[in-house]
Parts: sequence; structure tokens; C-alpha cells
Amino acid sequence: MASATDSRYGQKESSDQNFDYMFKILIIGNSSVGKTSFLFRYADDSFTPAFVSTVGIDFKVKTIYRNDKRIKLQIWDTAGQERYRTITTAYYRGAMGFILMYDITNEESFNAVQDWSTQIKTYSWDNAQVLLVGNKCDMEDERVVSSEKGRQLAEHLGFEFFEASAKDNINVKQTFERLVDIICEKMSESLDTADPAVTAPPKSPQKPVSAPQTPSPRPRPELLLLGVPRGLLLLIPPKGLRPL
Ligand SMILES: Nc1nc2c(ncn2[C@@H]2O[C@H](COP(=O)(O)OP(=O)(O)OP(=O)(O)O)[C@@H](O)[C@H]2O)c(=O)[nH]1
Ligand SMILES: [Mg+2]
Repeated sequence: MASATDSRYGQKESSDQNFDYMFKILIIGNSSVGKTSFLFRYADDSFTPAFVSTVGIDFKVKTIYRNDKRIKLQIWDTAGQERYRTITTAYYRGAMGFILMYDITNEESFNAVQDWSTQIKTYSWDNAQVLLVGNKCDMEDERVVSSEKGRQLAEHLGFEFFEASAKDNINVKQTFERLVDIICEKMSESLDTADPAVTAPPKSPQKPVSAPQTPSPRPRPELLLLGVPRGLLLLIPPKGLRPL
């Protein structure tokens, strides 16, 4: 089973400090929709038909050039199974983009999209960008969710929409690149405001950066519910604690 120590998740690139921006991206959605396959297709150009359900959460790093910038993507692959929900939602904090995935051959996974969207609103910050992806579009004969239904739901939720196939490598790269572009657009719109979720590389001399920090096992609910990065909240004086 995949786990934090799974050798498939090579971290070779994670120590590369030569980048302009680093974006944290999460892939979420019901179990078996193809999240892990989607990530492996993108990062390693590989696909396996075997289903190995993800345990907890893991990540891969990929650095790309986009808009004249070198952008390091830290892509988190979350477990879709309900039992891991507390762990996975703790990682939503600080994510700049989400790929919310369903399986076009599985109606239940499509019906769950609204709930996943609510989870994003609850646990991430307001400016996080979301793409809705209907995966397994190679399985046309078994399709139960039409493209039109997918598009309508995406429109209703305010997300952009792709149908894709990790198996046949359809729209995988395009999905990530579009998400990066939307994040970049959003960043340039809010140039004046400090953007705590964007991590610029350290000034020289460059220090090695450790693997992404694991959130505390019990995230503080008031911070998560507000969807505000923790650093910002610390600037607010704790009025209630002042002596009278
Ligand atoms: N035909 C087809 N099968 C796919 C595609 N993507 C994934 N699969 C298969 O679907 C099954 C589930 O894929 P995973 O990537 O493990 O699903 P997951 O969303 O990561 O599931 P959890 O880790 O349990 O949340 C595997 O057997 C994959 O081979 C696709 O695009 N087309
Ligand atoms: Mg998985």
C-alpha cells in the first residue's frame, strides 16, 4: 500500500532550491477515482492498472517552467477513503490549488463532489483555486456521468472543468498547467497584498529546506475554519487575554 514511506514517492526533486515560486497542490476526491494514477502519470509518465488504495497522504515534487517562471509544484495525493478524512483535511491549509476528481463511470463519486467542495471551503484559504476533473474518460462504454453534467456542476461551483484519463494520458498535463496558470493569474491580481501561501526561494546563501512540514496532529479548528494562514492570525493581538 502507498504510504508516507512508499518508495514510489521519490523525493529527489524536493531539495531543489532553484525556483521562483512553490505551489502546494492537493488532489482530492472519492477513493478509486484515480488520484494516485493521475499524479503518477503526470510526475513519472507511468500507469498501473492495479488498485492500491492510498493510506493517509503523500506527495511528489515536480518543477515546471510556466510564464517565464520556474515553479516548483508540491503535489499532495490524498486518500479518498472516509477514515482518513481527519488526516487529509489537515493538509488543506496553505494549499493554493486543488484538483477535485471524480470518475465518469462512478455516479457516487460525482455526487460526492459537492461535499468535497465544501471541505475545501471549510479547511483551505479563500483564494485556493480549484479544477474539477472527470477522470477515466477512456472508459466511454461505462460512462454514467455525461460531460455536460460535469461542466454544469463545475460552473455551478465556480470551477474550471476537464475530462481526463490517467490511463491514456488525456488532459493530465493540461490540468496541472491550467491550475498553475490560474494560480499565477490570481497572484498577479493580488500583487499588493502579501500572499503567505506563495513560497519564494530563500535568498543566497541558500539553505537546504526540509521536506514539507507535517501539520500538527490536531490542527486548531478556529484557524482552519477561518481559512486564514496561521502566520496572519498570530498578528492579531489576543484581546481576550489582556489584563483589565
Ligand atoms: N480505465 C482507467 N482506469 C484508471 C484511470 N485512472 C485510474 N484508473 C484505475 O482506477 C483504479 C484506482 O486508481 P487510484 O489512482 O489508485 O485511485 P485513488 O483515487 O488514488 O484511490 P484512493 O487512493 O483509494 O483514494 C486503479 O485500478 C487504476 O488503475 C483511468 O484514467 N482510466
Ligand atoms: Mg490513491
